[in-house]
Amino acid sequence: MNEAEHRHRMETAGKALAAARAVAVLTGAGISAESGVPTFRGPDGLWRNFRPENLAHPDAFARDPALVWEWYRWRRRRMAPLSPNAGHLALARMEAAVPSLTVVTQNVDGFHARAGSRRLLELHGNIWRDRCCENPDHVFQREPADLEGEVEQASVPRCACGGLLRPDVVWFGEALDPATVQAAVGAVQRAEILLVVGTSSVVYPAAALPAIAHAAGSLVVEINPEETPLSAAADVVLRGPAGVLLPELEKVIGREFRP
Ligand code: BJW
Repeated sequence: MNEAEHRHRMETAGKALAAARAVAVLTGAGISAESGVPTFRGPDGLWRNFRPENLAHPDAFARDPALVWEWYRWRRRRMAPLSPNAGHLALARMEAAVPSLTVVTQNVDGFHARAGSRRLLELHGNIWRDRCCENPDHVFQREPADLEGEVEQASVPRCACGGLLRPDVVWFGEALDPATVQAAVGAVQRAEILLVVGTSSVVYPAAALPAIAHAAGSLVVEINPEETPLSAAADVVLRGPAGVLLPELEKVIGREFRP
């Protein structure tokens, strides 16, 4: 894509954003890549070294909870020193620039909340929470500072009630929280524009949200350096890293007149 075409696409997306009353943003691992969090399916992605069914699956936890915990503890340690990047921060600021902006994320890293996004739906949970397998309402927030603590050291941590603890994330074959999914569907149906940022668009039900938005009349804009299964169906495709393109879009919105 040449520079003029990129400019034209930026203006199209920016003008639509500036005029919209309701905006939704669906994010995936790519938005956190520039923070240093590995994606799942990229060249250096987590799935290059691990088979998902061996780790992000309830059967894997039933078979070998210590192995699954080792993997999540390793990821927590990797994430602990990292911070939200320019892409997360631009989205959080955009919340003030449009009447209603909802971020729907597949990410479990908590970076959108840390960046300041307040209307936020975490479809796949949060890696910094533990949940009891016996009593799912027994939920515990963990912090980077807890990484050296007793619970974190245990090969398989236990709840005070005696049940096994697990990371409060959604594994393959598990249902997402129905209320969160319903809220995400509502948000993309209400949105005049849906930004789809940094996702390979292969994991359902999240990957169905752009088609739902389209059917409801939303303009679908993809932001991704690579082609995905969504690219051909998107109304506007912006090729490049989210940490560069989202701040660029924010500038275009700032230039536009908002009635
Ligand atoms: C950049 C960038 C930069 C790089 N800037 N971009 C329909 C059809 C087929 C299958 C199914 C279906 N419905 C359900 C299924 C099964 C399954 C599924 O979708 N399988 C497919 C893989 C085929 N779905 C499920 O099992 C879901 N559950 C379910 O449907 O339950 C039904 C049910 C109902 C009732 C009772 C019981 C069950 C659950 C899915 C859970 C996904 N979980 C994971 C792990 C979370 C926990 C953890 O982190 O450990 O979620 S898997 C993993 O994939 C993670 C991610 O959130 C998710 C999506 O990945 P994402 O974000 O797209 O990352 P990548 O790496 O794939 O892509 C990164 C992108 O960024 C790339 O495009 C890069 O180019 C780009 N990028 N740098 C912008 N700087």
